Amino acid sequence: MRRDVKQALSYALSRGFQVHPDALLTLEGIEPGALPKLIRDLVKEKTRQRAYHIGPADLDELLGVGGDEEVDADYEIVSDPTGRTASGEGAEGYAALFKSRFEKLRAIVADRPEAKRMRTIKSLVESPPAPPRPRGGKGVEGDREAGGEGGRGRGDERGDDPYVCGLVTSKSTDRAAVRVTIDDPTGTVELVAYDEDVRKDAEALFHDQLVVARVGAGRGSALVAREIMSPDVADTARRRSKTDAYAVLLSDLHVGSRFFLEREFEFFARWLSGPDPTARRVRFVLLCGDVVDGAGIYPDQDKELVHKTAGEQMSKLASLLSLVPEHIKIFVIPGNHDPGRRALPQPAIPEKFCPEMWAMPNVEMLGNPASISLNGVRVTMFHGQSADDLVKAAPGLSYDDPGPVMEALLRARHLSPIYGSQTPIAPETEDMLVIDEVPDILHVGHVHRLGFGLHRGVLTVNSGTWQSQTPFQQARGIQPDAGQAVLVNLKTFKVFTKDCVEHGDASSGLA
Ligand code: D5M
Ligand code: FE
Ligand code: ZN
Repeated sequence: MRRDVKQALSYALSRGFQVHPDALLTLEGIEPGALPKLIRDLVKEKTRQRAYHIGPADLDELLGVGGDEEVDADYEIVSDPTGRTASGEGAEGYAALFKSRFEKLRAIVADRPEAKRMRTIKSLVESPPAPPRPRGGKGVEGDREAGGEGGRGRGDERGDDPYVCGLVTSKSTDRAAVRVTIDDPTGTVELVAYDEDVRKDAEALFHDQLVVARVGAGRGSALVAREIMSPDVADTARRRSKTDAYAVLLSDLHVGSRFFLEREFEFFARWLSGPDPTARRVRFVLLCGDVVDGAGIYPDQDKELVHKTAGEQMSKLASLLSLVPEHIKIFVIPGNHDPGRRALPQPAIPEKFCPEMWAMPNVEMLGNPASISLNGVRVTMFHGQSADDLVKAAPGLSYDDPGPVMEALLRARHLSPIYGSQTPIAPETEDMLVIDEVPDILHVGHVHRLGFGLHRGVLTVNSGTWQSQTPFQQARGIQPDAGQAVLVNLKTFKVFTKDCVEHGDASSGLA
């Protein structure tokens, strides 16, 4: 307990008062400097009333808590898979999913300058670009020969090479080259990258992502990749809230787990209704999946649960969230531990598992992924299951550092590009995991590590966890960032963390 809180408590006790434990938590949320006067005034007033008991309501009244009226709280659900899932069957279903993926991503790159010279794979294979005229009898292969004509300067090296786009179906690397096979609805083609920079870009591609390539003629029938591009996001100005509203970004609570940091979470929920100036400007709380630990998710999970069923866990979550003041809107999406469908996209956690949550007036139950607009700021929430596949596929990515993983998703313009690895993906007729609309904030969880980034103006946040290290994580060397709330100012996009471990200090991490 904070020293000044302890002193305030002894002051009240020494004057014959009883202090409710919930009131103590509120006291811990108060600015240290304000506490002595507050407790003296309260003791004086209640002594006058001859009511020798201090409960949370007394403090609320005294602190005049509630939202700061000047802060907007407008929101809109922009996209949500709930009620929109329509899975196909077997091979046909997947063909439809990939067709949708290709069409959506091609539409994204269609307004780029390269699109004017975009060819289908079929047309490229049937009439490949002419090989450059050899100079001085030398070979014609590779990027160094790009252009071929002596008169073409460096600044003009793109010449009139055609472009092609397709989904990556395979990739192989040898000493001389990286070979990437792509397909579109018209056919399949192998592109060979020799140039060092192009090879690097080719190596960074994920299976099943869309790639745009500038191609040239190679030896024989091979086509050389002269440039390899991911769809990526355009670097444009992002939307901002007009008023200083805050969104709280949380993930991976794992309520029901023995390792759930209940005290810390409760402290934070109460802090939200306290007098802290930042707390009073919070309008939104976002829970990015794995809100409960679930049951039967991994072998012998039972031994690590304090609440044994998903239903009990959800009830516990509802009671904790009821501590959050009602003027704060709470958005909840599922993760891989939550009840409901496991395959992406996941509809909202079904009402039958959590009638209390669905009944709360300030809670919106959404699917995974979901996009919302908060005072005009677009936020895409995604639990982040695909991190498991990405860290395996790319040597440069790791569980420890979620920033680059989120950046890779934005570059691919897809939340779960790799198909058939660890992340289950349903054969939807529409690929709802394509990032069609670029968000202002991408909020992800799952890896239980805090991570922040800014990629072409998009703020990326992995909001960590509220579960301390589990035996599984210990065995894998995963050191979680637990009990730290992420707060984003939606006007300035400044990010703060509020460390709630050991109930923290009310001002820690907050400017
Ligand atoms: O994931 C908790 C953490 O454990 C997160 O860092 C991902 C990691 N994780 C989850 N499943 C696996 C498997 N199968 N292999 C390796 N690492 C894994 P959570 O979703 O909360 O269980
Ligand atoms: Fe988790
Ligand atoms: Zn998870």
